[in-house]
Amino acid sequence: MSEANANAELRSALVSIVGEKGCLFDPADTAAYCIDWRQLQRGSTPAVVRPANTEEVAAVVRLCTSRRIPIVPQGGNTNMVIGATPSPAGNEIVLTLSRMNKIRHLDPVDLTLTVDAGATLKAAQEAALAEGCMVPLSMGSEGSAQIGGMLSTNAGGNNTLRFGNARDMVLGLEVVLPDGSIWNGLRRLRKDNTGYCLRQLFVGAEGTLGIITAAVLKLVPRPRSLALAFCAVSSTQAALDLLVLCRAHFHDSINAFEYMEGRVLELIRKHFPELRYPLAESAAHYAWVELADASPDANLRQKLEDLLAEAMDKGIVVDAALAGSSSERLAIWQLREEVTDAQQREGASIKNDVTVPVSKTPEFIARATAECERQFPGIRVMAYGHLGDGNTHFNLTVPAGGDNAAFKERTHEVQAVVNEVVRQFDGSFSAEHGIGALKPYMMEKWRGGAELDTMRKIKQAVDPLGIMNPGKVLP
Ligand code: 2HG
Ligand code: ZN
Repeated sequence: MSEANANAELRSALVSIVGEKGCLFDPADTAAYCIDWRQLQRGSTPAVVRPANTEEVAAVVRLCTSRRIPIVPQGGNTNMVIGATPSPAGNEIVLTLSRMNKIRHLDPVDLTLTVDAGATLKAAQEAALAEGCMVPLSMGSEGSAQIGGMLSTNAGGNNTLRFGNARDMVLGLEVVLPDGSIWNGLRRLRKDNTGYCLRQLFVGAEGTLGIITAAVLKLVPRPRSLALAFCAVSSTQAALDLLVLCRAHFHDSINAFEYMEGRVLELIRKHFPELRYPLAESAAHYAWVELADASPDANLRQKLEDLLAEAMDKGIVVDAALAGSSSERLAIWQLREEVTDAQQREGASIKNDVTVPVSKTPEFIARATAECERQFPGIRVMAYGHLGDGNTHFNLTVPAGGDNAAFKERTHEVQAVVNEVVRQFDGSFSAEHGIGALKPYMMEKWRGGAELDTMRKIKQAVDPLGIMNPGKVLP
């Protein structure tokens, strides 16, 4: 059969499963699905398929399996590691779950939410809030990030230190397997020791083992007291000291503890001059501390103010602003959330999403900064992240006035220098963004041996034809 005939035949087979409105074929319509958010890879695809329900997903997968057509599952496409982009070869179909976006069930007594994979995190959060509950996961991209993508990448975000990663919120999953069968594991049980924990295999697998089509998420009661402080601190170590002090006083009321170097905040203020800066003077280091409690009488604001006064006496905190209203709270968080866009606007950047033990973060940042500045003169270190989890976004921006393309060419070289420092602290080169197509090359060196071997065996057993999201995760 000629290529044109094969394509026409594939189109009509897909249309017969998902209907005309479930398919996009025109390159003008598929283009947006073929490029990642950071615009690192432009791929191409014969079709973007948009099934309306799990049975349609399964039928599409069966069709692809029978013809050995690779499938790239895609959620909100806000991934940072080219995890959901088809290759430029043009033979992989994109399967998006955006039409599958229903809230299936919410139980405020069980504290569970059963939701389609294509619902956005924000939609899930709103559904929970309406019932006095909360999905305890929050990140800058929550308006577009979808539940399926968020689980497939085991997303982290700002509340991990209190509630864990996406993985810790999953009680059940529904998955379409690479042979087209449906595994309905949508159980809402808090305890369920029945053999291998299958659901956790699919969480963080980045769509390489199957397609998550729905999930049961754990909820928590909606907090009725909140307090947020934006603090100037004297050093990275001081930020860590503040975290330890907060933990001693507030234990598990700490919802978020974020750190940022002063130069990163300057970049945000440069590109978003409309944002209100709540302190009198600029500082070299910052921390965001948020406390939350289910009780309306927790008096958190006063308690946080007292603690900050103590921290100022100790020379840890230089200055601080407390949010006095919910709009002030959002404005203070916005100063943190524009960080990715600010870097994107400034020019090329090389990302390193790493973790080291929390206690080692200041030393890690200092050592990695010294190494990068020594080996790449002019490079601009932009370090910030989820200090409460030891997760630093050790990002590097092109030297001022430097050439973006030439800088990007050096990505592997720069990452090797950073990863060597990560190794010295027994850290991880991939904390919360995943591996995608960007980092499989690191797997052999940093996760080789028995670990990578076992991963390969799992992949082979579950997806023997290798049709699920090829080129991602495994080298
Ligand atoms: C964040 O913490 C996100 O803001 C994005 O994980 C980090 O842009 C980045 O590198
Ligand atoms: Zn992050």
